[in-house]
Amino acid sequence: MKAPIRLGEEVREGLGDSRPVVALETSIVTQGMPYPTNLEAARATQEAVRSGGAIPALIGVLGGELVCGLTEVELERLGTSQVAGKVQLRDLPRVVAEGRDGGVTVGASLFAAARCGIEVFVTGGIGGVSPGAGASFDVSADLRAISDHACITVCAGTKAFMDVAATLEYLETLSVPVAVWRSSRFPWFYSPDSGVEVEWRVDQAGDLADAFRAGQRLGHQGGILLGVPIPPEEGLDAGTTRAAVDHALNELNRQGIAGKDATPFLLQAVFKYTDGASLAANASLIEHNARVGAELASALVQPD
Ligand code: PSU
Ligand code: MN
Repeated sequence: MKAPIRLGEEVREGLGDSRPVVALETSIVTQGMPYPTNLEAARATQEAVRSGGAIPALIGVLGGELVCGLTEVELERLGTSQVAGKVQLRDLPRVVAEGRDGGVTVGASLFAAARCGIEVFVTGGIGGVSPGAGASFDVSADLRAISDHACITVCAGTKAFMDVAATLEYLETLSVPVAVWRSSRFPWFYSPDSGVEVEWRVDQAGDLADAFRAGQRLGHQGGILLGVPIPPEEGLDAGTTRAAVDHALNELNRQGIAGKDATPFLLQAVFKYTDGASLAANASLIEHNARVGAELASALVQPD
């Protein structure tokens, strides 16, 4: 039998030497962004992690093997694939057994990262509680995974078409600590401010690292969520985000799209509505998150 998770060489060495490592997802590569922006953004994100002094670990499934630390060739295979699926945590048993390729969501990435001992994970936007979840039960599996795994998730918010306030309520239910980087309001993915207040503002990576360690000393086994607002000059203004999201949600309802296809559909609808401006914002926010993630990973490997 093959080893359950294959580590890329640099990631294996980095973890062995207690160097900072940052995990990255690939559903954004296979479903979230069109080619070739998907590959460009993944490369820029890895570069941002490196320039912050950390090692990037792109996670994906290749021929049924869960890999943590994809090479450039492996990234290209996923980024140009017509068949790579969206692999949520619950899909891992099936895609591994069937020997498939896939891009992993936040939830599946956190599972892999935690098993490899990686303590920081960077994404663009997490899944969330969708508007209408009261009837549809559409609550992303990402939320439970953030709660279950000992890893800090760095994001620019839940995707803008989610119900932000309900998502934060649900994270409270799951006892996930939620911090925001240099602001006291949770970000809105394409725009810096969702208008929803949070209690915990973090100004320095070291403060969040201290809190993560403090929780671990108490026996807290789960993760922490850090929201990093997109720099205002790189994001959409709030009015544009609102209009684009409303349009996308209307289209979703009109076409009756649901389940795991909803998020890729909505991302695409917002992209069309904003003439591609949302994609540029998405690429820039994830790169920005990667810089903060690298700082955090570096702070976590400092002896206290
Ligand atoms: N962030 C992005 N684009 C994406 C995603 C996140 O900027 O495509 C992906 C992530 O992999 C996330 C998934 O885990 O969408 C959430 O899907 P769902 O809402 O179906 O749980
Ligand atoms: Mn969903």
